[in-house]
Amino acid sequence: MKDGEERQYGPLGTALVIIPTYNEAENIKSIVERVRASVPEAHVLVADDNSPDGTGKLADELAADDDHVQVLHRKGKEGLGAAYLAGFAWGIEHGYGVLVEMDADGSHRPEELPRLLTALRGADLVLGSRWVPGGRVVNWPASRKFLSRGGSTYSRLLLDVPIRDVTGGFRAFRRETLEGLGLEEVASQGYCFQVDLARRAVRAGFHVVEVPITFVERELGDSKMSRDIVVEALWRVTAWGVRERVGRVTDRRKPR
Ligand SMILES: Nc1nc2c(ncn2[C@@H]2O[C@H](COP(=O)(O)OP(=O)(O)OP(=O)(O)O)[C@@H](O)[C@H]2O)c(=O)[nH]1
Ligand SMILES: [Mg+2]
Repeated sequence: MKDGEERQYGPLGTALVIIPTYNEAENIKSIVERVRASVPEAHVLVADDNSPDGTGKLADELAADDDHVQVLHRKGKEGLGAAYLAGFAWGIEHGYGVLVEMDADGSHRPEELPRLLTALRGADLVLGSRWVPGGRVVNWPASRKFLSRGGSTYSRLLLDVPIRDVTGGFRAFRRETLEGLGLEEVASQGYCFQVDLARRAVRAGFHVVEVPITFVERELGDSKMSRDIVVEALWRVTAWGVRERVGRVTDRRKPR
């Protein structure tokens, strides 16, 4: 699709909001209720990695009372990326037209879901963005802002993707977009899972739109952010960037 070309987007179909959880017992009930209130027609899939704090059981109780809520029980903690890939596969298999990524800890406000879904009417992928005009972060220390902005800037420049918030995890995909990303090859787990999907969408020529969001730091439960997750992102993003650059240079050298 070239810039300026008119593009017709099909109807959206039913949305599945996928919420990966690991030890979110204090958050799961309120987040699911907020999603259900904000977008009553959407369905929710909790993808729980056998949380020791019983999040999976609480999710089962919510599902028992509400036919719009389902739970995917996974055998153990395998990282955010693996939980989302399993959730996407489940959603595609069950015929959903839109697949949404959202954290359980309240950082992504369910009340902003309608805005993401409205934007998806004219896009292949919508990213909730902290780093476009109108986007905000509440209750983050300067160090965390620096890490997030720095990570996005590094990825944007190195990978050549025109996205301000490339690590964010509040996103809405058309099912056809996910089907066109080559998900079977994705091995990234932490933040770089989000970078990987965004970069694949841009490379595949999909129309990616950033919508400003207000991101609120979690109030309850523990963060799963770790040094390993940051290190994984740094080395993978650097490796992708270097590989693409080397590829471009060798292509240029090939005889025509
Ligand atoms: N299923 C599953 N979910 C996970 C895993 N790791 C994190 N999550 C969930 O992914 C979402 C984001 O994780 P967070 O711990 O909030 O990570 P973060 O947002 O980078 O860190 P904070 O901003 O400090 O909260 C939350 O809903 C977590 O429960 C995992 O290994 N498996
Ligand atoms: Mg969080």
